[in-house]
Amino acid sequence: MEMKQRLSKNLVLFLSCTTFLGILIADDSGQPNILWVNSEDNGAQWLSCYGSPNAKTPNLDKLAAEGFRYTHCYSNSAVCAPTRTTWITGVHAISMGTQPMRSRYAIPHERIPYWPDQLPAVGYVATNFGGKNDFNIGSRPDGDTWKAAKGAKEWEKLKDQQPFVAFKTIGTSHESAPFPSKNRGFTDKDAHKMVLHPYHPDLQPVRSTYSKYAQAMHKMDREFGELFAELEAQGLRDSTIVIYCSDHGGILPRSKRFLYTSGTHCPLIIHIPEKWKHLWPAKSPGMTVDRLVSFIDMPKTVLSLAGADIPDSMQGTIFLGEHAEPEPAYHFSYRGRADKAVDMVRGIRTKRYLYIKNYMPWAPHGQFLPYMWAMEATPAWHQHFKRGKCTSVQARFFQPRQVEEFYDQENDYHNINNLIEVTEHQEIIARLRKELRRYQLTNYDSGFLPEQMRRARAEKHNLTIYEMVRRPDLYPLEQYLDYTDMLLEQNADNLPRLIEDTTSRDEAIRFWAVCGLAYLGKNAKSAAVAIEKATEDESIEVQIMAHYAHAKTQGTTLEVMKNYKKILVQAPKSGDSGYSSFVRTLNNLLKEN
Ligand SMILES: [Ca+2]
Repeated sequence: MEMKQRLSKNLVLFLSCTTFLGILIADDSGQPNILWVNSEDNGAQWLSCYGSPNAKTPNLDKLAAEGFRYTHCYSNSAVCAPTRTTWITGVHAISMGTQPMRSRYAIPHERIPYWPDQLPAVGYVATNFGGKNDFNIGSRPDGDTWKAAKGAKEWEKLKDQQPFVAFKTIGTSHESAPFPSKNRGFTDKDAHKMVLHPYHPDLQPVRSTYSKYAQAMHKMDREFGELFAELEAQGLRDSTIVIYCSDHGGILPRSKRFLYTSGTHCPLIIHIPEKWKHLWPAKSPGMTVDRLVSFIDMPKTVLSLAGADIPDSMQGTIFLGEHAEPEPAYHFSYRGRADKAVDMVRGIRTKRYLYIKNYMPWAPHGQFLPYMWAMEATPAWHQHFKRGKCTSVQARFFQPRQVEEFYDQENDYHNINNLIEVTEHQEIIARLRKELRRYQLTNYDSGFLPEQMRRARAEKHNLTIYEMVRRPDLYPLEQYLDYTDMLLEQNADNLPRLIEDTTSRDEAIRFWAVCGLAYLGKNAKSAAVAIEKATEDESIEVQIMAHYAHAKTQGTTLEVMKNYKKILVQAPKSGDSGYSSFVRTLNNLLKEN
C-alpha cells in the first residue's frame, strides 16, 4: 500500500513536471501544432499565386512563397456539405449516402470516427475556430468532436494546450458574397477590367458579379493574413504547420456544384516551419508540388502528421510527411442533389485528363436552382440564352448534356471542348471508364438508388445507408452499373427489355427502366401501357419518373405538369430532402420545353 502510494506520488510529480516542461518546450516536443484553414467556395483560379487575372491575394501569395503550393488539389464533391462530410470522416460522401446537399442521414458512428476523435490519445486537442461544422451527418451532434476550450481568447487558451490542431473556416469568399440581397459592400468598380471565362457571355451583370467576388477574395485574403499574424504574435509560427485550402471551386455559375475544373480545382498551400524541414514535400520553401491531392486525403494526412491512429474506415491517401503513401493516379468526384436540383454525375481525372459521366443527361447543368440565381450573373446569362444570343459554348450550360464528356485540361482548363469522340483519345477514355467503375465499386457508390428509395431500403433493414450499400444482397452495385450503362446507350433496341423491367421485383431497376424509356423519348412511344402502370408504382420516385417518361414519350407535358402539382401538394414539407426536389427538377425541365 505504502509503495503504491509512493509510486502514485512519484507519478503525479512526474506528470506535473512533464506538463510543465511540455508548456515550456512545446517547440521540441516532436509534435507540431497544425492550423488548417479553409476559405469557402473559391477555386484555385481566384488566387493571384495560381494565376488569377482578376483577384489579388497578397497574403496567400506570401504563404506560397514561404511554403509549398500544390498545383493539383481537387475537391471530390464541388459543394459545401458533402465536402465537409468527407473531410470529417475521411469517407467519400457517396460511400455513406451523405452526398445530397442538406440531408442528415445517419452513419454507423461506432465504425466511422471523426478525425478529431483520434487526437486526444496522442496528446493533441482539436478546436474549430468560428465553429462552422455543417457535416451533413445525422445521429451525432456536429460539435462534440472538438475538445479544446472555446470562446474568447482562443489563441491564448490554445497556447496552453499544445500540441493542437485548429480548424478554421473563412466564410468571406462564400458564393453569397456578391448577392445584391446580402449587400456586403462589394461593388462593380472593377467590372470593366475583369477577364471572363470563355463560357460566360460578356454582360454587365456578369462583369459586376466578377468584380464583387474579386473584392470578396481580397477581403478573405486579408482575414487570412490577420489570422497568420495572430499565430506569429502568439509565438506559434515556428511550431505550427499551416495548411490553407478552399472547400471547392466557385462561385460564378458552372463552377461550384459542378465537376468541371472550375468546381473542383482548389488552392492548397502548406507552410512548414524550418524545424520540421524533414516534412517538406519539395527541396525548399517557395516551390510548387505537382502531386495529385484529393480532399479525401486531408483527414488521413492531418492524423498522420500528428502521429495519431488512422481509422480503417478512412479511404484517402496520406500525401505528406514521414508516412506519405504513393501518389494515386486518379481523382474521383461526384455530384448528387444540390439543394433543390436533383442530378447524378461522376467524374475521374488524371493530372491532365478529365472524364465525366452524366447519369441524368436529360437535365441541363443550368437547371433552375434558387441559390444560384441569387447572384446577378446567373439570371442575366439565362436570359441571354433564352433570347438566343449565346454562342454555342455559352449555350451549352442550359441545354441537355451528352452522357460522356472528356477534356484535356492542359489545353482546355475551362473544359469547353468535349473530346469524347476524338479517335486519338479513345485509349485513355477507355482506361478512365474502367477506372471510374473501379472507384464506384471500391467506394460503394450509393447513388444508384434515388434518395428516398435509398433511405427507405436502409430503414427497412434497420441499417444505415453506409451498411446497406455494403451488402451485395441488398445493393447489387455491379448489376446497377451494368444496367445504367445499358440504358445510357439510348439505343431503341433496348426497348423490349426496358418495358419488361418496369415490372422488375427490384424498385431500383424499375426506376432506371423508366428513366431509360424517358431517354428514348418518341422512340419509346409503344411503351405507353407500361409507363402508365409505372405511374402507380409503390415507389414514389418510380411514379414521378414514370410521369416524366409519359411526357417525353407520349407528348403529354401539360397533363404531367398538372400531376406534378398534385404530387407537390401531397409532399411532406421537409424542404429539399424530400422527393419534392425531384418533382421540381422534372417540372422545371418540362416548363423549359
Ligand atoms: Ca463552401
